[in-house]
Amino acid sequence: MFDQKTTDEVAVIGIGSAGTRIVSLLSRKPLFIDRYAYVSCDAEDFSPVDPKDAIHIQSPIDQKLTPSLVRGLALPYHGRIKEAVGGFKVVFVVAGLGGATGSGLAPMVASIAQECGATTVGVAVMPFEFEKRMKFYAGVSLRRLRAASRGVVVVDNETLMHSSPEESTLANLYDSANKAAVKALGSLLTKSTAASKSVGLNKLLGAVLRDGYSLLGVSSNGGVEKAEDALAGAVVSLGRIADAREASRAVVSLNADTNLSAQEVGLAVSRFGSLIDNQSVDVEYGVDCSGSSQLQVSVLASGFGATKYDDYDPLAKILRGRVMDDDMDTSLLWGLEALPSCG
Ligand SMILES: Nc1nc2c(ncn2[C@@H]2O[C@H](COP(=O)(O)OP(=O)(O)OP(=O)(O)O)[C@@H](O)[C@H]2O)c(=O)[nH]1
Ligand SMILES: [Mg+2]
Repeated sequence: MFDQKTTDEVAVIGIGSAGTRIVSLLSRKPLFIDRYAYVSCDAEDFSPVDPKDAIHIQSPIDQKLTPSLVRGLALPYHGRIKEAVGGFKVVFVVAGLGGATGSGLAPMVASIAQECGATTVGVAVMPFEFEKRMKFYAGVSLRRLRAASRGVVVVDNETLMHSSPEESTLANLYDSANKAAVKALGSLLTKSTAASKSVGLNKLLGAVLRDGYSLLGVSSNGGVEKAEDALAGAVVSLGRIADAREASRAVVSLNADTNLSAQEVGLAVSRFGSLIDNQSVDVEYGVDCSGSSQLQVSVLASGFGATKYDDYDPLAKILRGRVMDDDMDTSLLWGLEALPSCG
């Protein structure tokens, strides 16, 4: 098992616009993270972060970016990415999938981190339902991120939106999704304090480093006396992505203020097995009392083979486990005519 050391142990890397935004918000919380870093093609993504933690991949302004083009553009930056992830025992790679940068680079950064010897966990934020055109890239990238990491936590933007108690206009959609994501991920990565019982890195990795995917279900259903209702909401959100009964392990994490009673926590945690109709599920829990009077329950459940994302990548469905030789594909800006002739 992993020993509980606190220095140079855990790094979190945010990739692309969503990844950078979410990780920069996480970096403001008291978590057991030793290093934050950011990689993106868009300089604007770095406005909330310390420039020394940012790796800006230069990209042409006159070309539409695709995941493979971004991978090609990132080739000269492999050394800097290695410096950012080198020496850490655990690296979390966080990205929204479906755009060019996060989809292209998250699997690549994950495999660089693995090469550097880290236990790598991908955290993939999946597109909203209305982002139909993003689904294909998101599905392909999720499969590659799974192959390049020891575990992958999937967070669905649709789930984050449902968990938000506020009426979401388009303008505040990302803000409220990020608030929910940061509460959920933050309560899994938080340090123990007098008022909070943290999940801890060992239990978190115990749930995440398994076959298949780990899904993060989230719900805010009212005040601190509504833990069981909120847990039921989080289970419903899992059910939208996969068959919740398949969960073999789960971490239930409650984020509220100090009025959250031990009785409410106990009730919610003990009900989890019956809520997913699988009493053999192994449940751990954590309580984070640094939040507000609005209780948010997050469930990280793992062991899922099939998810709704399998349909995002029809090619993988057709291949049914057989692999195409496409892992290293990268596009370059110049054409073949730039290469020296063989004759
Ligand atoms: N939760 C959340 N999702 C976001 C945010 N920004 C973008 N997304 C979602 O994340 C996915 C990828 O989008 P981006 O992060 O903007 O894409 P990118 O990786 O920067 O890639 P390009 O900008 O296309 O190069 C999409 O589903 C977006 O809806 C955000 O701040 N929060
Ligand atoms: Mg972007």
